[in-house]
Amino acid sequence: MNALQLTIRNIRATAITVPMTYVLGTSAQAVREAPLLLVDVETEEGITGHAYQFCYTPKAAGAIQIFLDDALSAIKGMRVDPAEIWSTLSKRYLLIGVQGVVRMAMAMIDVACWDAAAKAAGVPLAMHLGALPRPIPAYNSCGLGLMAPQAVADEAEKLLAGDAVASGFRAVKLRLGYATLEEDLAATRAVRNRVADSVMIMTDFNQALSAEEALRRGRALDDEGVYWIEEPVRHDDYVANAALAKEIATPVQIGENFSQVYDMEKALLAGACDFVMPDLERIGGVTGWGRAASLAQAAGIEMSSHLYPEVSAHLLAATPTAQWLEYVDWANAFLTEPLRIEDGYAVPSDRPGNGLEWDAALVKRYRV
Ligand code: SMN
Ligand code: MG
Repeated sequence: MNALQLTIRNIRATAITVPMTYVLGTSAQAVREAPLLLVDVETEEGITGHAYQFCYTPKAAGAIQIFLDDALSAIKGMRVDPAEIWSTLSKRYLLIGVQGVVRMAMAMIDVACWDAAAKAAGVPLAMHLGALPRPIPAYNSCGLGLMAPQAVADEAEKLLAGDAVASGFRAVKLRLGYATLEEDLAATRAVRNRVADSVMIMTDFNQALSAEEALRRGRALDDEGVYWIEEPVRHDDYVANAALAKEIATPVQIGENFSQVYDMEKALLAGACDFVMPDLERIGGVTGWGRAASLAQAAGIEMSSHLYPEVSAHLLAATPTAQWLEYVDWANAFLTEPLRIEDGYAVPSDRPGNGLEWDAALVKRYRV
């Protein structure tokens, strides 16, 4: 197969809703099932690229599908050239804006195109990006939502142990942003006292706090041995984030809401964070991730992933300042080969492409 010959033929999308093993109880909302959209980009040459998108809300799947169809009308017959396709679609959607469901559709096409290209080249995605697939340290980001302290500690123990495909974790992420600082501290201490001292505890406020309250809670958390404080305030308030990053000893982590590399550049220029964790979709697919990884390298800032652990494992292998992979198990419900976490490290698939293959029977079961 000549990877230079691949031509876009069709895009197929399938909406599914899968049950979540652990409730994702953020300060904003409790999520109990994951609405997902599976995308197949078919080529004239018979190679199909895959991507999936977490839709946040079930209705988004239909809206994304509309833009996948619209995008297809613009790129059908084009060569599988992800950067060129991104720029073609960026122009097409300049007026509506490369945001929300438009960007979701574009990112899925990009991820699937990179998958097809790596398959055509006969190498794993990481290798196609210039790096050998290698184990990436992973934290278990399932569960640990807002609950009673003892329940949080019980769940942390279970998450560290893991399951048949993902085990040996040495780090977990605790959702914070309870009504009071005292409750945040109670949850944090319950976990800290229950798990080994060497276990890293990431914390995530999901933008719950005002600047003032974030400073108060951040200073209090400085004494609790947590690894990072994520999205304490509104994600795009870089002034407030910068003030916190300066005042709080614990590293401030943001990035899941960076829309393309441009937001990340603004955040870094503002000194808004100590670490970054772009999201595969919001940063602009594999193409956008590569641009962000270069920016992080030049700025000397460590970069972790947000969701999509299967593809992110490949991307982090090729990221100069790679830090942590965020592990969630949602895709295990429909993949033929779920991502393996061995001894706390994500093992990128060594098959050609990004490693995503749908299990047809499971997709049928969860189809919307
Ligand atoms: C998160 C937010 C929304 C969906 C999933 C996960 C969370 C995280 O902020 O960082 O894991
Ligand atoms: Mg987060």
